[in-house]
Amino acid sequence: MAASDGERDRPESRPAPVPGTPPKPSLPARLRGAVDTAVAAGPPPGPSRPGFWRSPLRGPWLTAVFGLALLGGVTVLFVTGLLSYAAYNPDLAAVNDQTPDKGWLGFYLFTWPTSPYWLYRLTQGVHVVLGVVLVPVLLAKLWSVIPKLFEWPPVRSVSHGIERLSLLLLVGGAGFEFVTGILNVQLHYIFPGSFYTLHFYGAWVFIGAFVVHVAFRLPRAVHAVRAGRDAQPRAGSEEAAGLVSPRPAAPTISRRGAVAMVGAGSLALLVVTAGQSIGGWWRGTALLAPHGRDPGPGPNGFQINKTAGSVGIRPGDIGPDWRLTVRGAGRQVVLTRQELLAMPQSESALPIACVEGWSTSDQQWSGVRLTDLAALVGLGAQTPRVLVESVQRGGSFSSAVLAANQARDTRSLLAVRVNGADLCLDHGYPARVIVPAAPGVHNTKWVTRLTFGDPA
Ligand SMILES: Nc1nc2c(c(=O)[nH]1)N[C@H]1C(S)=C(S)[C@@H](COP(=O)(O)O)O[C@H]1N2
Ligand SMILES: [Mo]
Repeated sequence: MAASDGERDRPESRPAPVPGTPPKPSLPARLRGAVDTAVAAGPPPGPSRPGFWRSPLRGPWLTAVFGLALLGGVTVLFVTGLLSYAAYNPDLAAVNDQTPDKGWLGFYLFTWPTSPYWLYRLTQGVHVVLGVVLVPVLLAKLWSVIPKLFEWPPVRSVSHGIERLSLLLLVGGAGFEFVTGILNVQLHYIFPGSFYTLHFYGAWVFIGAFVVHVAFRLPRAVHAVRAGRDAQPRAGSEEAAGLVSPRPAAPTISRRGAVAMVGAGSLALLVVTAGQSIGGWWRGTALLAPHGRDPGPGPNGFQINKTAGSVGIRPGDIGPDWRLTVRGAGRQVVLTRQELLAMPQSESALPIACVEGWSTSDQQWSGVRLTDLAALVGLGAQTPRVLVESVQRGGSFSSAVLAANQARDTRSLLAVRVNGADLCLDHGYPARVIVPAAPGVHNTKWVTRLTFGDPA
C-alpha cells in the first residue's frame, strides 16, 4: 500500500507521455489493476468459488496434523537419502558417481563406514519403506489444502506471487520425488542411470521449498494442534486460512476418523512393503515387493537383482577359461577358480541391501579376503582402494571402486560360495564381492579383475 501511495505522490518521476500514445503503466501497477478487476468480477464458477469446497473436515487442525506428520517423515527421508548417496562413495571414482556435476551439493560427503554391517540395510530400508508409507499422508495433506490451490485471485501482489511460486516448487517437488522414487523401486531402474541425478537434484529443490514452508507455517500448525480438534475457526476469519468452508456439508466422518483412515492406509502400506527389507518370514507379506516374494529354495535361494541373462553375461566368459586378474603395486597375478579355492577361505555373514529398499537376511558367504588378494601383489595390511571389474560388458553396475576402509575390512570377501554351496550363476558365479554395510550395487558379481591402488 505504501508503494501505491508513493507512486501517486510522485507523478513527476515518470517520463512525460508522448502525445498520442497512452502512458504505459509499470508492472506492479498493471498487476494491481488486474487484481482489482479480478476481485471486482469475483471468482469464475468452479473451484475458485468459496462455497465450492464443502467438506466440514477441512480446517487448520486437520492440515496441521498431516503437516506435522510430513515434517517428521520428510526430514527422515531427506537424511536417509543423503546417506544413501554418501554410501556410493561418489568422490572416490567416476564409476561410483551417479550424479556427476553435483558440485557443492556434495559438501557433506564422508567415507562410508563398514560397521555396523547392517547400516545400509537399515538406512535404505527406512528410506524406501517410509517413502511408500507417507504417500497417503501426502495425499491427505494436499486434499486438506486444495481450496487454497484455487485461491482467487491467483496472484494478489508480487510477494504473494513469490509465495505461490514457492508452493509450486513444494507441491511439484514432493510429487516429483515420490513419483520418481516409487517408479524406480517398482519398475526396477526404468531411468537408466539418470534416476539418481533426477532424484538427487529434485531432493534439493524440494527440501529448499520445504524449509521455507515450514519456517512460515510451523508456528501456525503448532497453534492449531494446541487449539484442538474441535476448535474450528469461522470461515473467513484469519485463523481459518482459507481452509474452512463457508457452507459446509453435513459430515460423513469425524476429523479424528479421517486421520485414523489415513493412518490405516499408511499402516496397510507398511505391512505390504516392510517385509522386503525385514526378510525371513516377513518377506511373504511384502505384496508390493517388485521382485516377488519367494526367491526359491536352497543355499542360493535369496533375492536376485539382475540375472546373468538380463545383463548379457556370456557363458564363455565364466566357464573354464575364466580367470581372476589381481593387479597393484606394479605387479599382476592371474588365478584360475581352482587356485582361488586353494587359497585360505574365510567366512562372513552379511546381507545384500539394494538401493531399491529390499534386502536379504544375513547370508553365509565364503571366499578369499580382499586383504589376502592384495597380499598377492605385496600390499596386504595397507590395502588401498580397489577397482572391481566384472566380465559384464557395459552397464552402470559392471564395475565399482571400493574405498580403502572397505577393502581392508577382514569381513570383505571375494566370495566363491554361499550358504555352503557354489555361487549360482545369477548370484555372480564364479566370484563376487561382498562388503559389510555397502550398498548392493558395490557387491559386484561375475568379477574378473581387481586393481589395487590408484589407477596407473
Ligand atoms: N556385474 C554386476 N554386479 C552387480 C549388479 C550388476 O548389475 N552387475 N547389480 C548390483 C546390485 S544393484 C545389487 S542390489 C546386487 C544384488 O546381488 P544379488 O543379485 O546377488 O542379490 O548385485 C550387484 N552386483
Ligand atoms: Mo541394487
